[in-house]
Amino acid sequence: MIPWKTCRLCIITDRELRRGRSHLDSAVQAVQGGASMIQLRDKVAGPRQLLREARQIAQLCRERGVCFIVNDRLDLALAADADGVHLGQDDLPPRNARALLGADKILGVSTHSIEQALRAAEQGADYLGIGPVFATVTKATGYEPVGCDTIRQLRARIDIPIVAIGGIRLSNVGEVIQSGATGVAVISAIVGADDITATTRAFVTAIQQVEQGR
Ligand code: TZP
Ligand code: MG
Repeated sequence: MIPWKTCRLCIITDRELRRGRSHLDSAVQAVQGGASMIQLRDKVAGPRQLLREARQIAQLCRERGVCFIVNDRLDLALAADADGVHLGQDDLPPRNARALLGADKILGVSTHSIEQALRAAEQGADYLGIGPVFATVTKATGYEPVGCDTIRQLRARIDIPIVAIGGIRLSNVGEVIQSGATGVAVISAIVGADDITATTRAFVTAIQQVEQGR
């Protein structure tokens, strides 16, 4: 079983930022650098194209003991036999998703406040995305940055893994983990980097340094 409950670093693939690299290329390089979770996120590609890519990334992750999650598309997560799916506030509600996924697949839910997070947990989320923690230009979330204090408050109220997202960079990842996040999900700072592997490694090291200091 992939140790997703201690997921420290999730890399989310991105169409616009990938600079000529395929989703699989980004995933290979991130896994090489020590990512513990890969999430395939593409709002443009058609389902057949995405399924092909999802199957390739699923195989890579299986071989390397890394957790693989598909964003938005529960159907593709199941068809590619991914480890789970990640849904937002406008996607299928967690209860319905859980009924389709079964008990063994992982259900992640994006939340933007303590209230949303508690509701998602109640409705069957296995882990919570919380954010944007800081300002981000990668996604127009429609939400103000929640800051590290929200992570701290949520950690005090809930036991399941918390994955912080939004504007997370090498310069602030330590503070985010220190606030009680189980891990972080990163797009631009890693997928948009010249060297995805080296940048992923640098994040892993920064996170380990905080853990060792705990
Ligand atoms: N959900 C909340 S913020 C965000 C998503 C998908 C974008 C995060 O991207 P980045 O580039 O790591 O700020
Ligand atoms: Mg979504």
